[in-house]
Amino acid sequence: RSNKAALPLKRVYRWQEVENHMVQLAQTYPDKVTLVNGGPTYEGRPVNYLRVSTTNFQDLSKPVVFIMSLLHSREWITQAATLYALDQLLVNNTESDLINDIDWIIMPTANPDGYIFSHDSDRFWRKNRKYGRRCMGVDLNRNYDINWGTESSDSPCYEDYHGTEPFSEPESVVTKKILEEHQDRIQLFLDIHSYGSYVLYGYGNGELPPNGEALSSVGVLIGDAIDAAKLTNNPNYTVGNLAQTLYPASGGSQDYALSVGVPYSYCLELPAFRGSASITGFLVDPEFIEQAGYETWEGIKAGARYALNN
Ligand code: ING
Ligand code: ZN
Repeated sequence: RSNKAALPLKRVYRWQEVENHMVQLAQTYPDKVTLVNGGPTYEGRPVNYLRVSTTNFQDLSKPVVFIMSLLHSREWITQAATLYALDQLLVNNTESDLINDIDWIIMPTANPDGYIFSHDSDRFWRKNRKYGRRCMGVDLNRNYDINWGTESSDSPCYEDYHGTEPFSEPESVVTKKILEEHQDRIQLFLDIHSYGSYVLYGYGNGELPPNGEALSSVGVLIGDAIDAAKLTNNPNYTVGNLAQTLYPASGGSQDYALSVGVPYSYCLELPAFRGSASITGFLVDPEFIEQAGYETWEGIKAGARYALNN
């Protein structure tokens, strides 16, 4: 097998390019990869993801690791993490325990409408593209049915607008369905955002779940593994409860995953690779894309191995 299936992380890829890449991976590794259409977005595009498994998702004794990126469309660097993970699992295949003993769900573009809009019209677009008379878009990471509406905005004009009701948005429903379909098997859930260098866990209102201490220690494991691989100039990761560490927020994917029984559920905030104290932290320096993928993969591996052995 050649390395042709790899996507060099020299730039950010457009939605259609990532879709084509996923199709190619499914064709190149038919015994390991299934392309799944999780459902249509508000504007009608498919939210596609890959199932990676050496046993076609049939061995129910294996743990599942679910990784997603670009739920917030402007957080372009997060694409590097999911594409790099696919590359390592399939093309380079260096970690045989991780591909043989774990089933993976990898969703590179969780918010396709927003992502395309962030390329074509507004680089700093965060929400989906739900129509509103005055203002467009729902913050998908406030739309999950967990403490919905308690720490988020009622106004469609705000960046953290939670929508008209829990799961009003098709894009958040796509991940809800995946979390519920595999809730007994998903050991590790990572929703990758940027920026700030954080490993965050629930609940977003500051309340700790019963396994709070384990969540913290596995979070530290993930953060330490990234720190050991990170660029020296970038800050260390901070690990903690979302509300206690960053700000209170309700209706997030990571809290929803916890609530359906996923033990290790995190929001990873990748570093700002350029600038840091302003919106420009979302801009991507092409030189750092591969590094972002590489160092985040170290964290993913640490978390996945923990999930496998515990
Ligand atoms: N940060 C997250 C946000 O949605 C977060 C923080 C994580 C909120 C988990 C709620 C749940 O605001 C970014 N950068 O989007
Ligand atoms: Zn985000």
